[in-house]
Amino acid sequence: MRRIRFSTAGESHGRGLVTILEGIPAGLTLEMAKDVDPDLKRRQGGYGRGRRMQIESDQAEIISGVRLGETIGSPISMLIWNKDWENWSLAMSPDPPDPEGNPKALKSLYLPRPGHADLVGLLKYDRRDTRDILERASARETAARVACGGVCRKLLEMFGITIGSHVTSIGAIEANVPEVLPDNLNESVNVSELRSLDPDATTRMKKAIDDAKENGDTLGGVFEVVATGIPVGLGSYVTYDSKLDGRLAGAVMSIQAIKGVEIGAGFSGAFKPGSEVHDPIVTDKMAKKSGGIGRKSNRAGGLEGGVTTGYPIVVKAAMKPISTLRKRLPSIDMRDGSVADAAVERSDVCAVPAAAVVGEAMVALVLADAFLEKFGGDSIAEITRNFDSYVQHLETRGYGER
Ligand code: EPS
Repeated sequence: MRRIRFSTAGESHGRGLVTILEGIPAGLTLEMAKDVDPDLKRRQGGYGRGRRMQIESDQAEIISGVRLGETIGSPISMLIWNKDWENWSLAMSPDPPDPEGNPKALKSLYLPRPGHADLVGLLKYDRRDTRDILERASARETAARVACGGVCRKLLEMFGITIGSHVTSIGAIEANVPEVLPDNLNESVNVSELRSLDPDATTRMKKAIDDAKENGDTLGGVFEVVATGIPVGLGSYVTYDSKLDGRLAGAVMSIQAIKGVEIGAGFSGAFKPGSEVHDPIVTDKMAKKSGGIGRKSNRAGGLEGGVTTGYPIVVKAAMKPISTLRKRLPSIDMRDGSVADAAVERSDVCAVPAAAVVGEAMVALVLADAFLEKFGGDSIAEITRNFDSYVQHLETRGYGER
């Protein structure tokens, strides 16, 4: 990222999660309870989550960068406390363990789970206790990402950009997705236990999750993030790392358990001839943010040459099933190399709806970065001037030879 930077720290059962978000201009009105906490709540939801989500009620506490309800241009730091910490204060203590204490209280694990970072982490960081790895590799970290994404969402909303998500499949059950998505996607799917637009599929998805749970198994799925109201011209084709499609794909792929990302027609486009994939250019008076020139379709998913077209950005991601299985997979005991089944810990059966909310956050972070790259400025007022002037120029530049 160029204009926006963020970092997170915190273990799943540690004291809490902490995050620093840099690059947000001054003058953005921000109220955590209204602008960020609802996203944190959405991330906690979804049918198939484990008991942990009943313990937590995630809220982001501002430590710096916001004064009297407005950003002041300095780094925004936030804290999300882990309520569950109380049950883990010995196992996760920063202090050396009490030599007289009960070793069980340290909750050490030596049976790496296939699919989790357990084994590779142990070998890479030369640790012995899998807890040293799994605590940070856990998707609990995504709460901090969602807090940062919430701030970026607020910035983008000031310029008419909205970001929503929905789940298109859970395991083998696919939702029927309407050709035209509802105007306010999140309003339509926030009420669904699986962020799905298809109530019939939702019933079958819930049953599939119940069955997986019964069998000690887990389920993955696919979600789609859609960003609307974006002007033409964010990102660039001139260098590999300015291409917005690459930046979005990398950001979404970095979410825990994501194994595939596609933009627009994505993989399905590779099976068709060009005439059925590319979006014919037409004049379109309504396409104000692209100067009245638009497309008949949006198979490109809002990006051509790594640059936004002015049409909705559509990013899909495939999440693998969660790797903590009660139906334990073969592994080895890292204390002596003997054959053993993988460890089991409290976990989720399915977390695809939560991952969709994290997907929104990552898309918001990347789009805010690209937006600020184009429109610069240190204050909301300055960025507004730059943005308005660009859109006005697009409207009036007209046609003609050079
Ligand atoms: C998560 C918190 C975790 C898990 C899940 C996501 O809490 P706990 O480990 O205490 O049950 O529910 O993490 C994983 C799936 C994982 O593999 O680590 C959260 O806050 O989203």
